[in-house]
Amino acid sequence: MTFSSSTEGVHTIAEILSEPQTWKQCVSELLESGQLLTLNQKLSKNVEWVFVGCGSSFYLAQIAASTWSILNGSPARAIPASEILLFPELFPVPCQPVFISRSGRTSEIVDAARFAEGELGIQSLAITCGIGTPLEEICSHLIRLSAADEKSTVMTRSFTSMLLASQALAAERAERKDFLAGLLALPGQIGPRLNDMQATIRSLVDKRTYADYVFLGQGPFFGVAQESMLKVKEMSCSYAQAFHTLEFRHGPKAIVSPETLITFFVSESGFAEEVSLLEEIKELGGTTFVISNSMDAAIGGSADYSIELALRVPEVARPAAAVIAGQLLGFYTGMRKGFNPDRPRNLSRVVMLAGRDGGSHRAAT
Ligand code: F1P
Repeated sequence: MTFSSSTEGVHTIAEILSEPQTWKQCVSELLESGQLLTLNQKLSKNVEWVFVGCGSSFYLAQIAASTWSILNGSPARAIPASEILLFPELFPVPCQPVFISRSGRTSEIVDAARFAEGELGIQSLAITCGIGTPLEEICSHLIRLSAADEKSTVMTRSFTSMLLASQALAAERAERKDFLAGLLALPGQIGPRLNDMQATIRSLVDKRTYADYVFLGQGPFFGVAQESMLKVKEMSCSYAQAFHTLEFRHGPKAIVSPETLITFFVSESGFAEEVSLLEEIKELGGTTFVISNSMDAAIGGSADYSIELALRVPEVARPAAAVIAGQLLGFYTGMRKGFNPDRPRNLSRVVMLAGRDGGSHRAAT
């Protein structure tokens, strides 16, 4: 595969490969600062937690909400900020809002936070990488991960680092010391595997591109599938979709052909059911790519490409590592198609809308 020029995508690939060390810094700072303990005491109990975001930050919110419910056995949901603005009845009151935004400037998230804090008087938490932003001013509580901020337009290490921060807070509330230990161990376990992941994905992309990229995941891995879909769209302008794995049988599998690359983020909880769908899709002629924590003969027999994560952390702590495969697939497919992943077509780093938060209909670079 020849890249159009050496400067293209340099920020994005550097930020993807910097994820393990960035996670190490962010998670250890959160734990050592005592911030999680303080927030856990201050933030609401016995109400639903509502994670809010836009774009990648919304898909992050989906994984954060699954994590919260699985670790705490209490209700949580993810909702795009735009839904709160356009259909405020969909915002449950009372609740504990968590506003997630890399920039802290996205108009929809700033206005949604202003609605929660200002009009409803609900103290909310902001998780962001920005410094001195409108979101920080509005929200009563803050987790800021400035070390995870990035130059590239698409979110990669900011996505995974803010995700780990939300999961660390869920584990603190659930008193899951094992889970917190897992989050601290993750960088050291995934770091040594990045080269193999890159090699597998470059060989996949080297062979060919596809007319359609489908991503499948269940539970917290559904958000991983969604974000991977977005990375392939943003960086390679390819047609991509995401579904809950077993939902793929209920109609969408009609699109399966050798032109379709179907990527499975296989969970431990649904291993047998998800692998039986993999076998079915392979028989239908789809090209299959499997990311799983462990492999078996069934996967071996039905996966055209595969990555074994082999992480020794709780299942729900693995999404940050799994999504790197989606980031790399988007990056290398974009490079192969002659795009510059650092400057995705039609996209800006922050979306600011006319008449909202002083924004005119312009895109902030
Ligand atoms: C999120 C976001 C990104 C998208 C693009 C525009 O912004 O939608 O997910 O890739 O960069 O912004 P933020 O609210 O998290 O800053």
